Amino acid sequence: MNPRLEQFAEILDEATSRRRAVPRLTGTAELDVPAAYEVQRALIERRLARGESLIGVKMGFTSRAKMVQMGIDDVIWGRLTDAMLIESKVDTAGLIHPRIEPEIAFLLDRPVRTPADAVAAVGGIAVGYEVLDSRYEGFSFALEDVIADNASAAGFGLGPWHAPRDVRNVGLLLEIDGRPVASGSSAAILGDPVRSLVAAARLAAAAGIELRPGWVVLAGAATAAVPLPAGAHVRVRAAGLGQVEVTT
Ligand code: OOG
Repeated sequence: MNPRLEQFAEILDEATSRRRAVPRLTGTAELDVPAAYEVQRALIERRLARGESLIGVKMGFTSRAKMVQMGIDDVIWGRLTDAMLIESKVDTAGLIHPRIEPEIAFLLDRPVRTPADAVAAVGGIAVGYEVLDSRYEGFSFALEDVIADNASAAGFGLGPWHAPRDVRNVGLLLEIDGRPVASGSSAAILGDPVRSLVAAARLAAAAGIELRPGWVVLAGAATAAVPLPAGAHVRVRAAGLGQVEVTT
């Protein structure tokens, strides 16, 4: 791979481990979308080389609220590794400027090789959350920057799995220390989170990646993301899907 792109992956990897934000890559370099995905791939390769394994993918900018919040209007995807899965506690001291957002998650129980496989491959649906932590100064970036930075992925957590069901209009509520801080409907996710899953399958197929049984697909937020403070108790609830909690 182009050594310059490899170098960008190293910069982002070190920003993560040193918890130091870096200037956006597009401030000084020419980076197009395919090259940005090459950087993302190299960034993930570095994690895999350290023993992490892939357990899914995440979609980004699938809702107006997020597009408006971040000033970006293209659907993107990133990769999830086992080290990103949060059980019940996340240490914000290990992150740069974390944010949290509610999510709808799909569990695949069959391989997805083409978008046509996506819907039948769903074995479970859950409420979840994603912890975002842009590696860029000011949490500010262009499309190519955020793609390179694995779509700001830092961690995610999942509530209990439920049998596949219609999730076109599920109410989502994010509470911090008992106070509601964001709410929305899953309809905000491309009109139906299943469309996000199909988009994930399309992007994965275009990248030559098979979505595997056991993998999780995060459909993207229905609300804007909110800052995740230290010492907080967060609860995400989804109508009919229960809840998931995390402390910081
Ligand atoms: C990028 C990730 C966006 C979503 O759900 O739209 C995302 C960011 O906002 O930092 O995950």
